[in-house]
Amino acid sequence: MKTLPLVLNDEPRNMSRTNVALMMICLMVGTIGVASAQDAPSSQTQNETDTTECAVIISIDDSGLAYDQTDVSVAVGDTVCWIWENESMGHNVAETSGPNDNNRKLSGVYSGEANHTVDFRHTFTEDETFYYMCEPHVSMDMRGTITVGNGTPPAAPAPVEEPTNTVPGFGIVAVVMSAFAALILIRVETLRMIRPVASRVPREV
Ligand SMILES: [Cu+2]
Repeated sequence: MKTLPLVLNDEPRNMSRTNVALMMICLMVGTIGVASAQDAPSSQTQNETDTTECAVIISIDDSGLAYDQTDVSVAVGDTVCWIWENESMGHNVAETSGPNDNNRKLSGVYSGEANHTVDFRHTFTEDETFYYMCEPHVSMDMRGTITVGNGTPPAAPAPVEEPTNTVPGFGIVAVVMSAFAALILIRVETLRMIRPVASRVPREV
């Protein structure tokens, strides 16, 4: 009979401990659940190609040797996406200096080595006419042009050289004035040299 109250007293303690433990487990599971729920959508978007930022998607046409759009216009701030998957041949995007240039522009826009699967994106930030080619197939005229905003502004006319002397004859005036100033200086110096001698003469006399 004496042991019963002890057992009864102990039971609630055990219960409360079990409850605390259960609550802890629930919290932990809940946290993991929330974390995995947050992770799930991002991992899905990583697997699927998210093209919401793409103003234009340029791919490879049915011939497999040309871009499916070769002359595209976009606004300043737009992102152009070059996307293709499992193409029979590898292609790339390499900026050139003009519509007939076969050389990749140094430090220009470049998607990297030609590949069968490419997802290359570039955001254009100013008015320009952007020329590009596919390096392995440029000989087959695999090229494209992107006109951004108003395109490349026409080349500014060669700056007209301004004459160094805006006032005609200013040089001559300057020479005359400096010569005149030199003459005055010489005269002043000469007077300084003469005066002490001249002032001494009357004193000595
Ligand atoms: Cu190509």
